[in-house]
Amino acid sequence: MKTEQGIALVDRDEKGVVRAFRDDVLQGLDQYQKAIPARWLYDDAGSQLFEDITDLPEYYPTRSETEILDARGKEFAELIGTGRAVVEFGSGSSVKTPLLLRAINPSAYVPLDISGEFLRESAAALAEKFPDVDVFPVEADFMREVQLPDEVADLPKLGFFPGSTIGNMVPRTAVDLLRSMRATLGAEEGGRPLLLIGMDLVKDQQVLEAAYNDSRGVTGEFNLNLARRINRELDGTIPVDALRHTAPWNDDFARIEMHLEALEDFDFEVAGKRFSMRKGETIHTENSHKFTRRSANTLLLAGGWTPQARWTDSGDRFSLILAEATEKRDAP
Ligand code: AVI
Repeated sequence: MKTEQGIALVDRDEKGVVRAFRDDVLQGLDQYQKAIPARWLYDDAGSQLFEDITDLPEYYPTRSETEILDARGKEFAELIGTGRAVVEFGSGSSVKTPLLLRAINPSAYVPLDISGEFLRESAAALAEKFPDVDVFPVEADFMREVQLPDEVADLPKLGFFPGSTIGNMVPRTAVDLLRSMRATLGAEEGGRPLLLIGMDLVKDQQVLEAAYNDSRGVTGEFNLNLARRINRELDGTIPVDALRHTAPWNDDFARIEMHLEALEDFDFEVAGKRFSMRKGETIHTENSHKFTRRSANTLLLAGGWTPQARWTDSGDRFSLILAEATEKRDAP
């Protein structure tokens, strides 16, 4: 087993506050429609709650994607080949990542995540399971180009972005991320970079809404944890009990939206700045876009990736797409 300590690349102020978190929250609360980027849902408590969501009976995406990873290992091995450095955008899941690593037998595994503790825990568990794979966790914001460890510089890369996390971004941000991934995965010397990406599919509205409004209230806790995190980390005074979780389907944009809705009027402070909410007003905390085969392909192409193969689960609920970095040349 070989693991590195991890490289800390997150920018914090003198009090240890993640600057980008504070800036996003202050800017987001100042808008007419209050909105905070979904990536801030994932502090350690939020990451744990998300793990709990993946076990819920209503939340089909994890089971559907795992079914594909489990069933299609041979095809991955043929199309991807062995000896690559797998660069996972996000901490590895204890179920999905081993299925991929077992199928393609890579030389190295580089998980990138902004949440350091969760990252190191999951990297250590992976390193123990795969003694022949060098594991290099990197604590970083992968929305921008990330400098990978020197040890993997000469290896061909496979980006791995499961879970349909791409769906949590509006198309413009998703395209920026896909381009950043291309930049992170770098030069083409050892073989052109590949990307294996999970994208959830458009389906029956009731199935979608139930997946984000579960009967046990775990998704609600996940959403409300963002308000608690703001109170904890940014000296916030949000009355969390005066908020409720909602998750409606927005058909025009093909997405589930998570909101925190005010149950009454109240004022509050965050990082010394004053804000207020009126009863019924919401903070928009997450989008979860769903795709068709064509909309998925269009997004990938816009981000510089050419789709090469596509798999779905037996219930046609979820897709995994293998794409290759598009050759740099002018359009026809
Ligand atoms: C991480 N992401 C893909 C999840 C999703 O389905 O959009 C986050 C999530 N939000 C509520 N439940 C799950």
